[in-house]
Amino acid sequence: MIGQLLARQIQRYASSSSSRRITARLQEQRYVEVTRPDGQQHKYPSIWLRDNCQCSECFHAATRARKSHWERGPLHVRAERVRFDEKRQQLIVNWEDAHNSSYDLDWLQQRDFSVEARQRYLNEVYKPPAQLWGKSQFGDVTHHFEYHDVLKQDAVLLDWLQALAVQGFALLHGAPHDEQVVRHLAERIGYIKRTTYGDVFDVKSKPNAGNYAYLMTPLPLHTDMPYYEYKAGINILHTLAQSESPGGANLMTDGFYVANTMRRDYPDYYELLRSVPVNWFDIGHDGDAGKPFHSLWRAPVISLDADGQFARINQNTTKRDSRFTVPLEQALAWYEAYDKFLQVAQAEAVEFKTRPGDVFVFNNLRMLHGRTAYEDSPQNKRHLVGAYVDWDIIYSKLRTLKFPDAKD
Ligand code: OGA
Ligand code: NM2
Ligand code: ZN
Ligand code: ZN
Repeated sequence: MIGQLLARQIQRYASSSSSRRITARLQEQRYVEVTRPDGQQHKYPSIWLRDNCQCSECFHAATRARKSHWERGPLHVRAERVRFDEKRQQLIVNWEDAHNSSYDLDWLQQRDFSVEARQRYLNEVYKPPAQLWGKSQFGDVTHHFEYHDVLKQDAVLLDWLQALAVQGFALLHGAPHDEQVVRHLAERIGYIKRTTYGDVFDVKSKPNAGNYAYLMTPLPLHTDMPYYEYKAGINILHTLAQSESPGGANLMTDGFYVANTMRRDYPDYYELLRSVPVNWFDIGHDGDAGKPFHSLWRAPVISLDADGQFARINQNTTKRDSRFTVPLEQALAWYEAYDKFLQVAQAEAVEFKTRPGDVFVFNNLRMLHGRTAYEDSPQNKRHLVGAYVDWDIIYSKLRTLKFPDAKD
């Protein structure tokens, strides 16, 4: 009995004294394994450690810039010895070429290669994951903000940008009757994306309309500017005057939700929409005195990013070129797929009607949007003012708000 107890005590002592330590070991020269007291292991490629040596010879801390091996990738310098320095809480690596590196434990942990750690970084720092939504969830995913709060409070600005990234749209209220509202919002984020339609543009029925949107006709579900390689990221639409006629209502569908439905329910159609290139074009001039333009961009309806996530939806019936430069059979099959895509998009579209002072903002890479037909009268002319901002600028602002102390 006593012998058993003693044995257990000795065992506990032995494991706790060794487990209090963090250990590091080399695995086949190719990896360095750091083991924590609780048994958790972090594994790093040796070449990556050498590539990211933080010493002042290899790294320029002030600009967060790697400065060694500029001409070629890091050569396979072998690690000779590794150890963990308990006092400095650092991994020390001595390399075969007599170079020495040390890495803070925190720094290493933030760069953990495990699936969970990588996913955490992508979700928290790269881009918040999109919450896809169908028509029935519209109420739950709609975020409302006061225009003045967005301009004045950083916390509200952050929530607004987060909603644009996650739900893909948001509604602001209480904006003044001022054509500069969209500019103020864009400049609160960063700056306006200027396009062939100017920096701030009027969406209203105009004589000699240079764009289909500048008519009173219905505007079918679309994304703006599929004919740009660098397509406008978000669309900021401020309602100055709304139509008193029954029309002029907004339509919107989550294009990523539609893409996801296609992938799940119609995989063959999905494959066509993801791969068959369509020519999107815009020929004309903006207004009477506007300079002529000829925009053209060739891309599928559904574009994916490097991680295989939905990156961009291209759809604008009025801007789809009659030149369909794909093989005959592919054109035939594509029309079937496109028809189903539009049918799902229509079925999932929500309708609402903004009022003067509302600003409707949405992700133009994701949301299909449109409006119903309206009738102006001499006393009532529908008038929206719009502007675009690029996602590079928005994500950057979002990250500076979320991580004001980010160092690397
Ligand atoms: C546009 C557009 C919506 C509206 O001009 O591209 O989508 O409500 N307008 O007029
Ligand atoms: N406007 C509103 O893609 C488009 O041409 C949609 C864009 C004219 C800037 C309309
Ligand atoms: Zn170094
Ligand atoms: Zn539009």
